[in-house]
Amino acid sequence: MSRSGSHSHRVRWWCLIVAVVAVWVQQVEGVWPLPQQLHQSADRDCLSPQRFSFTYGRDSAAQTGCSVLDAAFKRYFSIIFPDFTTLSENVLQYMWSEPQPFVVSVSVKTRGCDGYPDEDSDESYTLSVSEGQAVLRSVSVWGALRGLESLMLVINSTEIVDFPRFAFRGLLLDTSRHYLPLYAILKTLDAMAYSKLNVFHWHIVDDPSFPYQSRTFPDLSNKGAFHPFTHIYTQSDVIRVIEHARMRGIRVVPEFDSPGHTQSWGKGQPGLLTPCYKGSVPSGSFGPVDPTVDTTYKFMASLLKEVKFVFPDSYVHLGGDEVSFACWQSNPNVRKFMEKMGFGKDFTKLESFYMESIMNMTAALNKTSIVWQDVFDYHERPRSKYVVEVWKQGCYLCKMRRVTKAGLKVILAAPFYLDLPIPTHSWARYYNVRPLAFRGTDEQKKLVIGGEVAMWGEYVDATNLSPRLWPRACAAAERLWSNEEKTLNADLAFPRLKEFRCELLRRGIQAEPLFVGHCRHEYD
Ligand code: CP6
Repeated sequence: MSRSGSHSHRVRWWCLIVAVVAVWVQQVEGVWPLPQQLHQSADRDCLSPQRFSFTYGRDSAAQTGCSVLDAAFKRYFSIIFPDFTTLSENVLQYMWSEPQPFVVSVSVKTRGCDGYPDEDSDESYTLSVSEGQAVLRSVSVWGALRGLESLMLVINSTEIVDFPRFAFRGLLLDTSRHYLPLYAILKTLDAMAYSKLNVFHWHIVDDPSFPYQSRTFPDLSNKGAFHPFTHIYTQSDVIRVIEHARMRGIRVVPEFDSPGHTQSWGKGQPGLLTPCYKGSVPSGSFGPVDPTVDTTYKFMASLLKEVKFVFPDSYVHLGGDEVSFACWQSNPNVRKFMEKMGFGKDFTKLESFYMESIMNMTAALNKTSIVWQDVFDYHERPRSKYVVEVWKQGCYLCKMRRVTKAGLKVILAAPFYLDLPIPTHSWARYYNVRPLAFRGTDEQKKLVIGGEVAMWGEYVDATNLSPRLWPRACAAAERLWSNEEKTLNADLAFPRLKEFRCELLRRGIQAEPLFVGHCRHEYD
């Protein structure tokens, strides 16, 4: 695939046999996600690697030495010219054509090449492509990355003014149900950047395994990972993921889900989980984290302190979903604690008590907590600010309305479960989601910070991850980036998405077919 893939670029970008190509290529421009404003003319430029260059504009705050953009120029050069290695290799081809120079000038208003993207990052850009040149302007380096991405997809003369509809455009990977090797995560980050998704939500641990190698508590992965050496993420693995993401303008938000979904934690941290009882004796099995003992809170404080140190993003996901109360209920100490606290028989109060404590710890570390909607459901009058992630099926828009009414920020995941396959969950199902289609004030709508596609890992590992993600995640990516009014019709989007899926294949992303058909590059 990679041979034919790279060959196609030669045809597409170089002017070797342009006359022949022009006859049969009725190019459907695969600009995906659709920019806010896009004007194209039929003029088409021909690019040659010898005469193609990226430069920093004279007025640009970022100049050579800007880590993010220097690296991006290299990456995108090899996307345009995938098989260009040495000058001499291609000399023969240039006897056929007289390549004109093509200069991409990039100007960034503010410096900040060494920082991390965050919730306030400005990702807007303008792009003007005409004969012999492209001018890309942005406020931040993150906007420049988005603009370079769009540049890859246009060959005609083009004017683009672009910015994201939502600031939070996430993708969840679950590395607990199945371990995902590092390369699978890095490749996913590449494809996220191609689709302008900008938050990697790393559901790194859960019941089945604890692959995160903690510095403070090494036994968590020693005893809780599927394998203590091979199926773990070391500190240097995590650093690589964060840096790979940073280079692409992607945030990494880790999730340490508790008090439920923590079976694997118990193996390396005795005393953390609640012992379940059968009658008046412990049954030998364990339930959620034990919220009644001080040691739990000391442990969580140390773990969160480490998380703050390791993950630079200002958000941390604390989970809080699907807590089963049966084990808590069976345990006499928990029942005594409930009585002492005046919670009666309402275990949602106990969960709220636990979640509030760890959210306070997180706030004290200067981080924003994200939690699954359960935490809000149990306590609709929140005592502190946190971000709610809506995941339950049913009337998710009703929930968005209630969360925003309570003044909390919200992320929509419920309609974006990608672990469910075609035919029921085809791309159009994700495309047709309307995140703001609930009754509410403008203030409420502003609290919808974005959405997230979720790839839960029960039936997904490195063998099927990529085709299950792509190109369906692109449908959500466009919904979260583009103007909804201009992208209401899935039938109109279909040819563009088909083309973009072919582009993903050319770039080495295993993306499944949307329907009967072929990619042009297969012929080349
Ligand atoms: N794992 C965790 C899961 C799910 C959740 N949390 C989940 C449950 C039901 C569906 C999809 C995902 N697998 N930790 C809920 C947020 Cl349909």
